[in-house]
Amino acid sequence: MSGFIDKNSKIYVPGHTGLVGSAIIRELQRRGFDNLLLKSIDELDLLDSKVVADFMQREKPDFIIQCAAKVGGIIANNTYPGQFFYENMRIQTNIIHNAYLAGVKRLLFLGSSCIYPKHCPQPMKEEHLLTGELEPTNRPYALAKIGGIEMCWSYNRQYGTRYLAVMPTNLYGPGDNYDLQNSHVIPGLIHKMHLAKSENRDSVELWGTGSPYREFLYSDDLARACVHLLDLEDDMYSKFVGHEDIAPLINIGCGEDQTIKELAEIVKEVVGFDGEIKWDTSKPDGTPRKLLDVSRLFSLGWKPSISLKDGIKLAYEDFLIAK
Ligand code: GFB
Repeated sequence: MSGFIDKNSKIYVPGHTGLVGSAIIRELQRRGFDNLLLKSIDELDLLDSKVVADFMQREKPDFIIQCAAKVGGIIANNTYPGQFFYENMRIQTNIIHNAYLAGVKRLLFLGSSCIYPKHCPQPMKEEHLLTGELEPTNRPYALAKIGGIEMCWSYNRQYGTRYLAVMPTNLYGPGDNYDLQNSHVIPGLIHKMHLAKSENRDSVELWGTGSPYREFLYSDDLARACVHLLDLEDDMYSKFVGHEDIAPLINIGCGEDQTIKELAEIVKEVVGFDGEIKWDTSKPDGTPRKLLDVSRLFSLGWKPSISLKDGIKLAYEDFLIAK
């Protein structure tokens, strides 16, 4: 399939070792983009503006998919708010500003569905940005990501750059963080249920009430969506980039959600744990629902391909190898 990006273009993927970045690398390679610029944190400290500036001037990438971020689940966000704000603001500012100075043709900035208000109408449309109060458990992270969107938009307006911010729903997949405290809900539940099964326990304790709704996307599906968007022909890409009055923003999700209780039943079945699920209501629920409106994305010819149950089976296989 031919698109906008030349096969020899140099594509830089900050954060290429993480859940999202590694999936994006797999997808780029699958589509024949082999001129990839990859630097580990030891080789390139993205918090250091001078290091990033020198690197970008030396390498002059054609395209960037910005995946580097400090991320974590509800408790991690709540426990390290300063780090979540500082590291995300700093990394994205260094990358977006130096991409502009280096003349990068297109940049995708990855955010998160938590940028939308806590009590946003459902499903949440791109136009709902900045229309209400944020969920307190992840406000620092959300505000940093909103800063990134505003930066892309402002640079497009002032300097004529072509940066697009994409907002994925909750993600999971190979290479996830399975830490019991700091992970997101799917890797956390896989780990907890696996331990409970291995230790022949008759119950497992999960957080909150189980009543919030969440939408999930497998990381390989997200990666396909990102490369699809970056590679759009100019007339399509311009529909979302280059407007004074419309933020360059596209939601990425599957368009369906379920309660955390329903999710827990799926994980329980996949892992093969047959005990009871108990709910620790002293732990936060977070936002009650955050289902993305994905009509913009779907109008561009993209659809997810991995069901939640199949994705969780793949994630459990990954956990068993990684543990
Ligand atoms: O994935 P999660 O940590 O983050 O939690 P958010 C989702 C829901 O699962 C919450 C419940 O209602 C949790 O209370 N939950 C139940 C658990 N058991 C567990 C468990 O063992 N581990 C975890 N982690 N949750 C994050 C934001 O919000 O979503 C980030 O904090 C980011 O900023 C990310 O936006 C996508 O969906 O609530």
